Amino acid sequence: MSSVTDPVRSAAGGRRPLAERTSATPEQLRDWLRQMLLIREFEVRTMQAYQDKKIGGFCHIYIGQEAVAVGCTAAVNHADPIVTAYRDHGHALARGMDPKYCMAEMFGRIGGCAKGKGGSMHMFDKPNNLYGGHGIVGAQTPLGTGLAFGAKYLDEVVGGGSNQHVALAFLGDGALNQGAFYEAMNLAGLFDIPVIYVVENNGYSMGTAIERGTTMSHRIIAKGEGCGIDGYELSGMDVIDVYEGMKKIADRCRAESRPAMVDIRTYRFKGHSMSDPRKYRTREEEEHWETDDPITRLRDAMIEGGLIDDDGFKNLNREVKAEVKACLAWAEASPMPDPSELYHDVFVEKHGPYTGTSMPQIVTDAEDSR
Ligand SMILES: Cc1ncc(C[n+]2csc(CCOP(=O)(O)OP(=O)(O)O)c2C)c(N)n1
Ligand SMILES: [Mg+2]
Repeated sequence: MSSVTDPVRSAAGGRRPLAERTSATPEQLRDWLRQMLLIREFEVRTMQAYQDKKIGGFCHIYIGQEAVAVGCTAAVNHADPIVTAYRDHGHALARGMDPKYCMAEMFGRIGGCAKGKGGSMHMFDKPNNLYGGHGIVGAQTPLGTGLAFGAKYLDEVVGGGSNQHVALAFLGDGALNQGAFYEAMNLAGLFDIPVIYVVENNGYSMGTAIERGTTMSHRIIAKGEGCGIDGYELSGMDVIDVYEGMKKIADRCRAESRPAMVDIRTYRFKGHSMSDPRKYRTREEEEHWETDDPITRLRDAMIEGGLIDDDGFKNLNREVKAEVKACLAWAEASPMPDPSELYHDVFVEKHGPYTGTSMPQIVTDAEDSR
C-alpha cells in the first residue's frame, strides 16, 4: 500500500476545509504551529550564536523540515522511542526537550542534555524517549531497529501481551546507501519488528543531489520492498499531511507489529551545515521551495478555518521568541564542564578504569518533577 502525494505542492489538498482534512483538534493544530515556530526561532538563534562563535563544531540547521519532525512525533505515543541523525534539534524540541538543555548542549555547557560533551549532533533525552542524535550517516537505523525489537520483546515476551510500541528511525536520503541500513531492514522484515524508517528526503546528501548518488531515486521505497517492507510516500511540507499519513502508518505498524518505510519529500532551506556555500543548487530552486513554507501553510489554513487571526499568530510568535531568548540566557549562565568530566562517561583504558558518570541535569530534573 502506498499513497503518493504531490511531493512539491499538495496545495489542492491544503485548500480543503480543515475539518475535512484532519481529525486533529484546534488545540493540537495550535500546538503544532507553536512547535514549528519554536524550532524556526531556535534555529535562527542557533545560526547567530554559531556566527558569534558561541557554538563550535558541526551544526546542521533544520529550517524547512519542521513539519516532518512535528507531524511524525504527533502521530506516535510519547512512549514510542525515536532515534535520528545529526540534523536533530527539531526532533528534540518536537519530542518535548526543554530548549534550554538543547542550547546549553551546543554551547558546550554542563547543563546541556549530554553535559555539553555531544554538541549539536547528539541530542539525547531519555525522559522523552529520544535516543539521539547520531553523526555517522545511517548508524541510527540499526539502533532504531533494536529499540523497536526491545520494546516488542518487553511487550510480548516479558509482558506476555501484544505489541504496544512502534519506533521511529529517521534518516536522510544520503543514508539510503549505507550497508547498515539494509541489514537493519532485512532483520526488521524477517522478525516483524515494528520500526518505521522515516526518510527525510530533502533531495541532497551534502552537495550531492539524490539522482546522482542513489538508484531508484524516483521511488526509493522500492528499497524497503526488497525486504518485504511496505512503503509510503508523503509530502513533508504540510504538517497535517505528515500527521494524517504517519498516524495511519504508525497505527498499522503497532497493531500488526510490522516495519514500514516512508519517503517524506522535504527541503532544507539552509545549507548542509553552517559552512556550506550551496553552490550545487540554484537560487530559483531554493525560492521555489521557500514559497512552500510549512509554517505559512499551517498558519494560512488555521486563519481560513477561523482558528487563529493575525494578532493571535503574532502573539504566538512573540511567546516563542521570548522562550528562545530565555533559553539562550540559561545556556550562557550554565557553567563549562569541570575538566574532570573528560574522564567520565568514557571507556579509555589509558586513563585508568571507567570512572563512572553523573546523570545530566535533564534526567535529574525529570526525576525531581515526578
Ligand atoms: C558513514 C559516514 N559517511 C560520511 C559522512 C559525512 N557526511 C556527513 S552528513 C552527510 C550527508 C548525509 O545526507 P543525508 O543523509 O541526506 O542527510 P541531510 O544532511 O540531508 O539531513 C555525509 C556524507 C558521515 N558522517 N558518515
Ligand atoms: Mg538529505
